[in-house]
Amino acid sequence: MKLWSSTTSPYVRKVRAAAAHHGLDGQIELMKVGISFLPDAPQNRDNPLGRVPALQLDNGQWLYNSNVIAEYLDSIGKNSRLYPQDDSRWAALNLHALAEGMLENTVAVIGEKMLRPENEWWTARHDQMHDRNCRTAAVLAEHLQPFGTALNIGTLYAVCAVDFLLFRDKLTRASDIPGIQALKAWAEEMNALHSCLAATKPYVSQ
Ligand SMILES: N[C@@H](CCC(=O)N[C@@H](CS)C(=O)NCC(=O)O)C(=O)O
Repeated sequence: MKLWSSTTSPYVRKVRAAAAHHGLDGQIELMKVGISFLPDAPQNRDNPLGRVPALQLDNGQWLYNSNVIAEYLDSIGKNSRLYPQDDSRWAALNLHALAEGMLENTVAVIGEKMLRPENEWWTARHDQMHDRNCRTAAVLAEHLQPFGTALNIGTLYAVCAVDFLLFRDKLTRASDIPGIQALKAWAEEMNALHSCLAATKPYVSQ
């Protein structure tokens, strides 16, 4: 399999962590993208949506979205399921939705801040997204409470979201989010307990 990926994307991290959880990472060739937002970014030739991640299966078929890819890898993996098949499924997916929403609120702002001159920034929209993330962080903390440090797709993605917000702190103002220190401590505990998370932390590649 081949994966369009970047070392910073939280969406890619979710997929790579799911692959590592199932010991599938050795079967995936990483094709690294520098800045995925650029108009001529290389993933464009295989993904009409122009985004990472995108996974090519061994039969040539492309899967285009981190949610589809992570669930696909979970379906072929032999380790414990990340997508619960019992009653806890909806709580895990709901936590996943909160983490995803925070990332959606954030990633568009980061793209604009990285690529547009500051005098063209839509700052009122940035403040709106920050306020939403502040509200959501409190709800995320409540929703992850019942799971403790257990690994499922919801807790895995929440770690990706918290770590990414802090990793891009200068662009996200994550350290101004009330309750972020408790979320950071929880994410650190998760990274220490689960090697698939420890192995996929974000970094800027040279
Ligand atoms: N919902 C998509 C989001 C993927 C996404 O937005 N990835 C970012 C990188 S973090 C990207 O490739 N952005 C390129 C762009 O928006 O131009 C998923 O879950 O895969």
